[in-house]
Amino acid sequence: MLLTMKPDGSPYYANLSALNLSPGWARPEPSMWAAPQPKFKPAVWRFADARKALDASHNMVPADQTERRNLIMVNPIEGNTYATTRHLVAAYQCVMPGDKARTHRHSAAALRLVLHGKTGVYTVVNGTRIDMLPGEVLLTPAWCWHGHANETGETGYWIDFLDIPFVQLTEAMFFEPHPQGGLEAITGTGPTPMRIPSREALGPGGDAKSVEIAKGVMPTIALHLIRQPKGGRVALPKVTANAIYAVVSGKARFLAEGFDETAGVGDVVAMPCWHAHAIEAPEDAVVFKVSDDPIFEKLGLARSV
Ligand code: GTQ
Ligand code: FE2
Repeated sequence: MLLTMKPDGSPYYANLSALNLSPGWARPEPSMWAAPQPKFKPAVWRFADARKALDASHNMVPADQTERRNLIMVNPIEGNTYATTRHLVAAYQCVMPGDKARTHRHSAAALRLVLHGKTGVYTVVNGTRIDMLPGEVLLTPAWCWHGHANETGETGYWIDFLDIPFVQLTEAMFFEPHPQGGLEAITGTGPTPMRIPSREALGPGGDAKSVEIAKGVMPTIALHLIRQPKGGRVALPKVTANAIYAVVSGKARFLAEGFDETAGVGDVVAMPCWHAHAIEAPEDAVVFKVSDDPIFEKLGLARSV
């Protein structure tokens, strides 16, 4: 009798299934393939859309949950409800005048790119008040206390980037609200390595360059600022790491197979692994790149073509 190659409900396969065993010769899908077959897709989100929706959230977020006034950029693939790329999530967040986002800490690492705000919109990282000014990158490495406040009359907006999907995958998720509740006491306002103004990091001039910032500070996330003068173009090969881009100033056009989107300030582009892509500058542009490359480097999985 010919051996059936598919689990077909026969007593043989039903017995295996009851034992939580799956026949390696008749898998529903392969477990290995020749080269990455990313499930995530290139995608774009527009700050203007998110800003309108955040502004309209005024009465929707409970007063004691203003640390959740954010809109998560969910990669539009089947079954995904959270991640922007495989290991990282990006979200637009705002603090409205008078909002106080409760201090907390987590085993996931976080950072922010400030889009709109002025002195008086601030985040408190381990007791240090850091005012949020546009173009600044603010770091909240894993397990640092952080909370936000807005003492100005205008809403402050930024983009959060976190490695929550990766930490979920590892199941090493921990979260703790501050023991005193509310916003932690401010104990310092001085300069801090947690605050990186993009303009200063890039230095003067308008030449094309890419600088890595906060190198080695967060074990899972690498940050780059990419400056391109008008007419510039940078080509990026297929790599195993996944990238999320946000436009800091000017405009940038992102091109990949089947993908062509021009992004303005605050717009975000997800570029999953193994997608060759290019970034063009239709005008002088600064682009912020957030990638999970350190995960691949550390684990010996970094590859490119
Ligand atoms: O601002 O602390 O988008 O803890 C997701 C989780 C932001 C934050 C997010 C967070 C935060
Ligand atoms: Fe947080």
